[in-house]
Amino acid sequence: MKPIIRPSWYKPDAAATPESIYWNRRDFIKTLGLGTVSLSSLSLAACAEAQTPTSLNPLPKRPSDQFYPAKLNELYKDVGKPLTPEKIATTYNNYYEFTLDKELVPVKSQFFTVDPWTIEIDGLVDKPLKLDFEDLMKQVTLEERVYRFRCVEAWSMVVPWTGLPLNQLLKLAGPKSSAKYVRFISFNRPSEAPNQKAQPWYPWPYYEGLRIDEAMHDLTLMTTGIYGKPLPRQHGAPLRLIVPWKYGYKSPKGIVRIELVDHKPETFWNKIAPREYGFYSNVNPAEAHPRWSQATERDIATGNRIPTLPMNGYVDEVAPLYAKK
Ligand SMILES: Nc1nc2c(c(=O)[nH]1)N[C@H]1C(S)=C(S)[C@@H](COP(=O)(O)O)O[C@H]1N2
Ligand SMILES: [Mo]
Repeated sequence: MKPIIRPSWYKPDAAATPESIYWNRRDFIKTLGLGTVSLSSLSLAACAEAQTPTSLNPLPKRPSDQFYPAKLNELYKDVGKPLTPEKIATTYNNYYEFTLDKELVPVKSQFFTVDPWTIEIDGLVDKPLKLDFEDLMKQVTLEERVYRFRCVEAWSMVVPWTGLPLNQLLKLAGPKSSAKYVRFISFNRPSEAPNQKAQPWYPWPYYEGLRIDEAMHDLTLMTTGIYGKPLPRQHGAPLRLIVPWKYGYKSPKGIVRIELVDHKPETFWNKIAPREYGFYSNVNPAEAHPRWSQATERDIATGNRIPTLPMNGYVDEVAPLYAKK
């Protein structure tokens, strides 16, 4: 039997390693919205403590913490590219509910309440569900998968997610045969998410959709962790979707409700700019975004521009979904 090769984040001391020297004092102060306050008015101790976004307010301890790191799925352990270092992926995030500044998302989101968290699955199902995230975690088995991730803005990374195939989650609710699409709805909590209050012209809450066969595809992962740990808030805690062959905005964070429907649902970005963000949004280097080419992408770890692969490298797996019938 081949030994399981454990990636470096399995090292037990990984959590103890200082994750970032990135969070220097200037960023910290800027972050708190104290732009013009003099340094001397903040204690040096506070600054020193604030080296990392997560050190300010770590995730609450939850029973589900015991499931990390989860077993690596051997089918998805290698994408032919190195993993993006954790501190790079976790400090460069899109999460418009908090801020449009990727590097400030980890800080602006850090007091967001992730426990308790209720998740609902309803619509065209035999057994509608409404349960606490922790109760859900008791009923499922998590696994780890390394996937490519490609944002429509043409940056990319390779990260190890932890989660369960969405099809397993949906089966708990028993989708009816009349269910043709799946709708995902994110949280709506303006008191905790500054942009839901400050930018009310966005059609909050964030919402997305997939065709039922896309949702049931084995690659589609309901995600609860990254780098062998529970998802930090900036990555969408406590649960978000990952659809690796589609542009990143098809992977909604902070999901509270999954609804099975019989019609193609509207989506957040399609509502805002229909010409720019289609319903399908499969990664396609040959099809330019109206404002930029999609032929290449910038690896956020190296800064190198590399070619973008059709379906983000998942053609073999997902092309059958789109074959002309
Ligand atoms: N609720 C919500 N989900 C979201 C977004 C968002 O703004 N709000 N941004 C999307 C976009 S554009 C991208 S690229 C990915 C980024 O995921 P990451 O920050 O975990 O890398 O989240 C997606 N999911
Ligand atoms: Mo994105």
